[in-house]
Amino acid sequence: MDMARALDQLEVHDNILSREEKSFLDEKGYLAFPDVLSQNQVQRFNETLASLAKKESDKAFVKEGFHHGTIVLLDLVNKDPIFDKCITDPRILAAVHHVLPKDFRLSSLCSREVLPGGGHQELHPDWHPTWWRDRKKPSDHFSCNTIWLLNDFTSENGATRIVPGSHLGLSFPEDEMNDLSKPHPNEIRLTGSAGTVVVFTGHTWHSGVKNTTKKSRGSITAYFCRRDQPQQLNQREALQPDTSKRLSAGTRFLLDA
Ligand SMILES: O=C(O)CCC(=O)C(=O)O
Repeated sequence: MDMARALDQLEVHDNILSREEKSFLDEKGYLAFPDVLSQNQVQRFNETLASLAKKESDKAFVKEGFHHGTIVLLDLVNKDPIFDKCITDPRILAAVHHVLPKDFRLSSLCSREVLPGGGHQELHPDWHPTWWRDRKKPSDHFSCNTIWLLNDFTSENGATRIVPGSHLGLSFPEDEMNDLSKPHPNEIRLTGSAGTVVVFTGHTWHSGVKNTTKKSRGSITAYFCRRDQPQQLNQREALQPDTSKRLSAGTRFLLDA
């Protein structure tokens, strides 16, 4: 198996995205796909995550640090087949492949439920700063993130903020801002309906924002990286026998497992 065959098996073809979609992604560093999940699927995702959160309640609730005030569930690949959709959807993979045109693999598949009052983060790119030494020009992309909206994202419930075009430079948010938790003058909010997926490059500055409502706000992130870069979770080591049996050869290649 190689990348081209895996993508072919997963029905990811170059012409899936329009020229306009590709240009938007190139210029702004993100692209939204409404209605990737039906409302019925959103509901089933949320029910599955709620039952996993109950099982993992001792370690899933994050009190402090980067993910404070959230419930984070890791390694969803091995938790329920329902989440296969997040790593196999052809349109979303076509967008990831546009950002990472060479070989890429899944870095991690996690959920993040932002509880009332929680979730505010400092503005950041996804790629680890020390690895940026290897990034010589803005068109070098090392990773690509996809966020799956499992509630309507609104300004009130902490819709992700993003700085369009920030991936086109080689600088960091800290080069421009003294306080990374404050708003950036060019940031916009990724508001949208549940079932939308937003793809953004790993170099596009973004962050979670405080949820000021009384209800939690959920999402899943399927994060991909260049195949020569480290994964957040070693998918080969994590792969469970049942998962391996279930997944197609193309999907296993995407996990590098
Ligand atoms: O949940 C969000 O709005 C974004 C989270 C994020 O950027 C992160 O966890 O790195």
